[in-house]
Amino acid sequence: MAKPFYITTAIHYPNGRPHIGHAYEMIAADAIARFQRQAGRDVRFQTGTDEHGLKMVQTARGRDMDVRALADEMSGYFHEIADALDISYDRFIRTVEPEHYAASQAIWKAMEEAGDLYLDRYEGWYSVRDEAFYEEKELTEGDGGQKLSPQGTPVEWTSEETWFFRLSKYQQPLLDFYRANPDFIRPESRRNEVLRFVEGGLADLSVSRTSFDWGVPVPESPGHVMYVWVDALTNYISGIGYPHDRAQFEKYWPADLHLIGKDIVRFHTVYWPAFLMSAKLPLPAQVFGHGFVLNRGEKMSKSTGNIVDPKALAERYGVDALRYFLLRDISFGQDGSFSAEAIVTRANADLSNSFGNLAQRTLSFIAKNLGGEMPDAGRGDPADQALLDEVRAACRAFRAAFETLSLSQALDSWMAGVFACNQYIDAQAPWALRKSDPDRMHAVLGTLVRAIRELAITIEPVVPGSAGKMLDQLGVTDRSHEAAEDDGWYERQKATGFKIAPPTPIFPRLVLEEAEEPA
Ligand code: ME8
Repeated sequence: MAKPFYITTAIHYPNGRPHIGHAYEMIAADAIARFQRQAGRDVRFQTGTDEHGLKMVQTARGRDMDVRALADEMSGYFHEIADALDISYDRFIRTVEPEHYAASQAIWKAMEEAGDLYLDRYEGWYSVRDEAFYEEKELTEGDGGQKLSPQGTPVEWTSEETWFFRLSKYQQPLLDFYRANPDFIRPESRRNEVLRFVEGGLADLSVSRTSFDWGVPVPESPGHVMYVWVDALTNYISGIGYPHDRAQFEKYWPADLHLIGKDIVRFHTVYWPAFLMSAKLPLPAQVFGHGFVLNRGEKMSKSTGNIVDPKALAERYGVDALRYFLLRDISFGQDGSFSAEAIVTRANADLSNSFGNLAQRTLSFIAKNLGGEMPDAGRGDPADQALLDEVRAACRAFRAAFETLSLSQALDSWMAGVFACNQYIDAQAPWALRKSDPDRMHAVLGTLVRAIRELAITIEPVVPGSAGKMLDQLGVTDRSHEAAEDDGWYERQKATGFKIAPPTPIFPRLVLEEAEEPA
């Protein structure tokens, strides 16, 4: 068995409903998880909700609700959207689970035993929106003279007795770790930001709160709950059984990839590794900070009212069209924009008109003219092998790029294979050969079936529902990377007498409605 592969998304704050940014992160992580499963890895994929903290308390208060009731309701929407988007998570964690409390208290005790926790008075700035402490020097001034965090959110002065974590002690160990593991923080631009931040010196971190009680209680310290980021980060180990299920924990930890957004890189690449070093646990292999999804180039926010419900998008355009669009049109690691016309244009060009049409034309022709029987070897031509070579190269390029998380580039390579097929089908014109040269027609159609199968397996992680249907139409059961390059499949499948049924179109052509057109 190949090495296990443990991948996580951030766990999302359920103080509101899921938005397209959450959907984007889950989709990207899901495509990577599916890709690694195809590679034969024993994948563990975790997502979930981060339910403690002052932001939740304040939101509940604003809605005149019990905070737990708010968490239950909102977490449900995240669970629902994960299912609606075909997210193949193995574990959906909620930080209100008792096992998560136990794990958070266990890592706390380990940090305490290391001598890294002490009680003192915290006085400083806190942003509820970011659930983050900031130093005076990091703040900027808003238009009305109010102080703002580097993320542009309001900060308030807080002063209370809290536990502190000796973050300062880990400055040098962290810098040494970054140097020894150049791929720990990706992409490069985020790595540089973190290096600069840590080189600038680290202050000890306030890690408990006494002014509210919605959190994991600090062991043997009545009145203190853990700072929400301490328990939030711990989800990555509590979800795989830390500390009670040693076998499972040791199988999957350290994580291969924490996939998160660019705004929370500091928590994952400074605080989290420091907590783990303190608790004497191994560090994750990589943290990837993806970019933000913008609505027509604009940041989405409650005040501008331009937040888009990902479920509505999936219902309108199709889950796979949405998944494909997000991974193809946004260069992974950078910000990117979406709009109705961009989704429609991309989905039609690549999926409907190119790949879908290719499969539809080929399979319906076989169903209609050969009674669904798989074409014979017929009379081959060098053009056939040339096409298969081109498709093989395109699928390999896809895999090489996907492996390094160049997701958009991977899809571009895959499309080169689809284009090659469309050129081939136009040049060979099998429908014209039906009467004039049936032997040649068989060879052309058989070549296309092989090519379509390889392309469909390759794209499966990105558009699992549609590629799955296409592979069902061809009776393909093994969808691994190894199977993709299995050149003996065609003859074996033909020998079973498998018949291709008249296919139903898989990627419907989308039409932009008037209301969706740019103003
Ligand atoms: O930060 N585009 O939760 P969260 C892309 N609970 N990604 C976006 C985005 C956008 N417009 N907006 C947010 C939290 N994200 C913490 C995480 S992990 C131990 C705790 C991303 O609900 C964001 O960067 O605010 C983060 O990775 C994720 O969505 C959840 O954000």
